[in-house]
Amino acid sequence: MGENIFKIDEREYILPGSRACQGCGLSLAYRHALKALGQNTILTIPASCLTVLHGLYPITSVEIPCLNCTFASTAASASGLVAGLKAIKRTGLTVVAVAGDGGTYDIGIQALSGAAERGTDFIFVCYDNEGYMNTGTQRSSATPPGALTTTTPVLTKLEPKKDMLKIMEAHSLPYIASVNPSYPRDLYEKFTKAKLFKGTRYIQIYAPCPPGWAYLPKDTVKIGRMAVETGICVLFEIENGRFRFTGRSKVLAKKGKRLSVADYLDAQGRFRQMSRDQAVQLQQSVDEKWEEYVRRAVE
Ligand SMILES: Cc1ncc(C[n+]2csc(CCOP(=O)(O)OP(=O)(O)O)c2C)c(N)n1
Ligand code: SF4
Repeated sequence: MGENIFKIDEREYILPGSRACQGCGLSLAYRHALKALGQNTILTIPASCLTVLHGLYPITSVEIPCLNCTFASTAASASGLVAGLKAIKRTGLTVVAVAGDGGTYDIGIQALSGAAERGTDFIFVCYDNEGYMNTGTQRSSATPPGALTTTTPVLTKLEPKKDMLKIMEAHSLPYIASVNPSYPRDLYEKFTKAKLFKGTRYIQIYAPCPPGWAYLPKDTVKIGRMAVETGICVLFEIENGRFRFTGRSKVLAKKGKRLSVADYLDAQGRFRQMSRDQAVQLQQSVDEKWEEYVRRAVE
C-alpha cells in the first residue's frame, strides 16, 4: 500500500451540519470511505445512525445517491440495484451497502449471506459500534462481553462477540478488510482497493461511539488507537484468501508488543461493571485471535 497522505481526495461528500453526535467514529470513517469510493457510487442503507447522519428527506448531508431500505433487506436491495443497473446497461457505478452491526451481524445476515454466496457485485460495509446505538444502546451480537447496555443493565453482556469477519471469510470472498477511523490512510486505501475487485467485498469498520461506550467525544481517535494497540481491533485485509496485517497492526505483529486490554477497558464507562474474570477471559480471547492471525499472515 502507498505511503502518501496527500493522495486522499480533497473533495468532501459529507456537508457540514450532519446530525451525528459529536466525536462519532462512524462519521469520521464514513468521510474518508466516501472520498475513496467517489461520486460514481450508489448507496443503500437500512435504519441506523447512518440514516440519521444522512438526514430527513428532502434534505441530506451526503452528496451521493442513497436508497433507504428495510433492516433485513440491505444486501437484497443491493442485489436489486446491481440487477437494475445491468438491465439498463449502466456501467462504471459501484453499489455499496452500509449497515450497523445490528443491521449486519443480526438482522441483515441472511440477505448478506445470500448475496455473498451468489457473488453479487457490490461492497458491503458494516460499521461496528457494538450495539444498536440509534435506538439507545441495546445489546447486539457484536457487543463485547462485559459491556453495559440498556438491555444488559445489571450483569453486563455475558456472551462473546460474534466473529463476523470469520463468517464472511467462510463465503470465500475476493476481498475482506478491517478498518478503523483512527487510521484514515489505511482506511482510504482499503476502500480504494475494494473497488478494484469484482464480486462481493466486505469491509468492517471499528466505530467508537462516545454516548454508547461512555467516554468523552474528544477521545474517539485515542480509543480507536488503543483498540489497535491492544489487538481488540486488528487492521488487516484478506485478498483471495491471503491474510496480511496492515498499518500499525503490521508493526505490532513484527514487534510483538501489545498493550493490555485493561487499559482499553478502563477508558470506557460501559465496562465499569465488568468482572475480573470477564476481563481475564477477554484478554485470553484477544491473545488467541492475535496468535491465529500471526500464524496465517503471509508477510
Ligand atoms: C424492522 C425494524 N426493526 C426495528 C427498527 C428500529 N431501529 C431503527 S435503528 C435501530 C438500531 C440499529 O442498530 P445498528 O444496525 O447497530 O446501527 P446503529 O444504530 O448502531 O447505527 C433500530 C432497532 C426498525 N427501523 N426497523
Ligand atoms: S450514537 Fe454513536 S454511532 Fe450513533 S451518531 Fe452518536 S456517536 Fe455516532
